[in-house]
Amino acid sequence: MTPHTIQTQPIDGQKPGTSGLRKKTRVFMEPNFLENYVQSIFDGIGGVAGKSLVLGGDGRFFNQTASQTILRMAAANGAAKVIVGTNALLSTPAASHLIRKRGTDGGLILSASHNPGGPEEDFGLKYNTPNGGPAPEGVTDKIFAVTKTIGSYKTLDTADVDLSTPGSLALGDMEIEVVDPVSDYAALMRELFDFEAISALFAGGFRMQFDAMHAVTGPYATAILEGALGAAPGSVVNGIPSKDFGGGHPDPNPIWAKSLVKTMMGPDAPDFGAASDGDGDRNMIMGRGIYVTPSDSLAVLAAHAHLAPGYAGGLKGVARSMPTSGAVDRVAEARGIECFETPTGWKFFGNLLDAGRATLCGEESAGTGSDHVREKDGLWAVLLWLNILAVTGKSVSQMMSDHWAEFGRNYYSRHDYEDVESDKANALFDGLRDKLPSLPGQTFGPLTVESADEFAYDDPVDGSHSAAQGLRIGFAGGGRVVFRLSGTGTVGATLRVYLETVETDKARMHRDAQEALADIIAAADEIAGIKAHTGRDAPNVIT
Ligand code: G16
Repeated sequence: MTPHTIQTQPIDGQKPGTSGLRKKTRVFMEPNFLENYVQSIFDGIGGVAGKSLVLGGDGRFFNQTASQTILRMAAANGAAKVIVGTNALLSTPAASHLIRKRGTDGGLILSASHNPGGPEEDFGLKYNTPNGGPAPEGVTDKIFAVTKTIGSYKTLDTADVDLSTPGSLALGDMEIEVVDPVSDYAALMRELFDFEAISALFAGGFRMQFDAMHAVTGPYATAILEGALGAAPGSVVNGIPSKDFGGGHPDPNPIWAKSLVKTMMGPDAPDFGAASDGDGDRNMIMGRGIYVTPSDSLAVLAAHAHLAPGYAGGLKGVARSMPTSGAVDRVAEARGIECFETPTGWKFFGNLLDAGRATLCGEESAGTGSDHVREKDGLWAVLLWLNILAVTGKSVSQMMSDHWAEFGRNYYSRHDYEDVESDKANALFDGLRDKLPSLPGQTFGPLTVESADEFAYDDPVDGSHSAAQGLRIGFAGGGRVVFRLSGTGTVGATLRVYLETVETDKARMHRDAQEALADIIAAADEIAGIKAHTGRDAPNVIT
């Protein structure tokens, strides 16, 4: 089987965003688009000759076809081995684990995460480095540079390989090992958590609903929650992965996981509710009658992680993305451990985890994880919650009330303005950036601006500098608003407005978040002119 070299030309728009390259599926299906990007990854990491890789994805439309293309190209480029999940399925955290466990030279993950799937929806591809984590900017910059000069790619002229059953195959000189996507990951979860305590919880009548949102976590959740831990059959809903996620957005938030919210807020709600996203790295946590914000979830997990066997020695430190609320900061302060504030994107946690500076990380965008892999991990977060509830015997609402009483409450909300024309979003952003120096001291309603800057990050481990990571405005008393443009969308621009205020008065800790944030919301609009710039009266999504 002789590799073919196919001539090509650079294609515009192949700059990786917050998490790899995400585009409309139709764009990925255009001639040479996928091939150019895959060859650019291979060249950008110094070639794949003699190397081993992991390959898998969330099962969305085009996942199977793209996997076959990538396998042919890896073989033609001289790769020694590719480990691939059955039918090219692997959740993102499971892929991260396989890369680490098998010591490969990284992996390719096919996913557009929480974005919808299908021929008219979104597709994505990202490269993860040998530590199992998303490639940092230094690597994605090299990949992007190749996309701008590429002149050819290599492939084989072969039929598709059968990925439907575990086993070993050959493609040219390359070995393909097809593995069950769930078993290694499930074994890792068993090492980290007290499965006996969680099983006893379920045996005692504890009920949960896990909404897999027709996405990749279904088989993992069914095997672990219902299979290994004895949750009642039917606890996992929407558990069969579908190419278009049942026509929905596989995004675990109160808007897109509406039916779970309805169940958890209903009269006969189970004790615990959770959901995860397209590729299984995000999570949403609920209790009977209560939604837990991702920022609060991170803080609760940080305060109690030592109750799970995998974290019994305590945490080395914690990290959160800048727009994530400061709830975890106060836990870190109380426990006397370091707390890091990074730009948005899981890739920024990699160095801290590798260096042993942080054990737990989290983001407001429904991501929580630890040093067990180098991705955020939805089911892991659910199991850590279950472990903590099993040991403490508390309900989710009791856990939250006690947490707020001890540490104070950060009321938090994110308002998204989706699909804004890029020109308008940029004008809002540029105008606000120019205004920043003049804001401190100004008042907006009852609020006085105390600080205003554009966030930049100097990585404490390798010293790399990342500029322009969001505009943040702090108010006297601890309130804050942050403005960012999304780096994961595929059309127009999405303006994200992150709103936060701190409450330490116990009598005022059980209010509606939008009501508690009303002054900050009004100030955000007045300062940035959101309505004036976007022409929108209200955000599309409030989480
Ligand atoms: C990705 C990254 C996350 C990040 C999120 C933010 O999530 O992996 O670390 O917080 O994007 O997205 P945006 O730039 O749109 O605000 P995922 O789950 O889409 O891979």
